[in-house]
Amino acid sequence: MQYNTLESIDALRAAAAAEFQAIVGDADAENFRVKYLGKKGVLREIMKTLGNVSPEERKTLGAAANALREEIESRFNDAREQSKGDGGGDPGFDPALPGFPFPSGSLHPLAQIRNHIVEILASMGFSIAYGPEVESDYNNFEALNMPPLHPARDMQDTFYINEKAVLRTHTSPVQIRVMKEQKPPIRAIMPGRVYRNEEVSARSYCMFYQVEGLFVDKNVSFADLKGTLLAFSRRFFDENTKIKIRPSFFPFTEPSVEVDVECFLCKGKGCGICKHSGWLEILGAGMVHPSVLKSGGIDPEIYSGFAFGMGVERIALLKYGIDDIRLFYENDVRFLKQF
Ligand code: 2NL
Repeated sequence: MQYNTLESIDALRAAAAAEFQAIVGDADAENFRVKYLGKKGVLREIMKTLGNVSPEERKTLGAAANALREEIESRFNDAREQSKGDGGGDPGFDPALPGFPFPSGSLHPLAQIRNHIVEILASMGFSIAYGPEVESDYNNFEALNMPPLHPARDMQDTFYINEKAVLRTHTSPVQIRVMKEQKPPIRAIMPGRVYRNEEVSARSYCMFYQVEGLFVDKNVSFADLKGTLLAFSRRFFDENTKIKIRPSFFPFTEPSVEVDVECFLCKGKGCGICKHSGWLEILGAGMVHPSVLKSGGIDPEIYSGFAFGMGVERIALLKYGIDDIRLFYENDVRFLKQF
């Protein structure tokens, strides 16, 4: 090939560019370097053919050939510099370019709240216990001080599978199972799904999540219950949270209480979330009723205990300022994406 016109040098540029694009790996790169940039490479050979042209043409063609050599050299060296460290030695591959975005999912808001509750209580020494969602009528009601004619057993409130089995209406039957299986000291929490035969509305659903806790040992007092719930609230909300304890009633605890925390949004001043009271009701609790300890095979003359229960949905509604519980179960990604 004679390179005695500017066109022929342009053709060489195009050929070099195509070969440069096709380089894959170190061996290709070395062949390219030898062919175009080496001591006996095409661009040095050009200079020898310039003897056949006029001095003026020689000047133009020489300058064009030099420019092309510098151009190829700098592109080659740039690519070699960029491919350093990618292991493949492919100058066409730039490892510094951003990757393709990969959409990642996230935990359901209820799972996030439940995990947070469980992590705090587990770090305080509570172990985690699970039980079946289809429970015996005995474990769900009778053992918890709700005898056959107790109003909570009404068909209107409970999904009956048959005369002896129900969809559990709380996680407390798991506590009965734990008491029967273990000797005090018992310190356990039971997270899980429970069912109520209620009309579905913005405020209640036929299914929800609970976390209950149980502590049984010698000399467990109401002060231990208060200390545990205060420590929990301060970890879950913030370290200065205040709690308020009000008398209440549950068939399975005596005395029974309801626990309010100072509203985390307005810090007690009063706002829409706390209905201008400054307080939010977050859980129910009490000292385990002696007949419930007996059902669990524990002697109430020797041991005492406290128990507490909270609804995960309720806490999630409050924390995120959501006004309709059904949103948690519709799986609308526009809702779920926000958490
Ligand atoms: C609430 C209130 C509560 C319990 C659950 C319990 C279990 C046993 C014995 C005694 Cl085996 N108590 N659980 C006690 C008080 C309150 O839950 O509002 N839950 C959403």
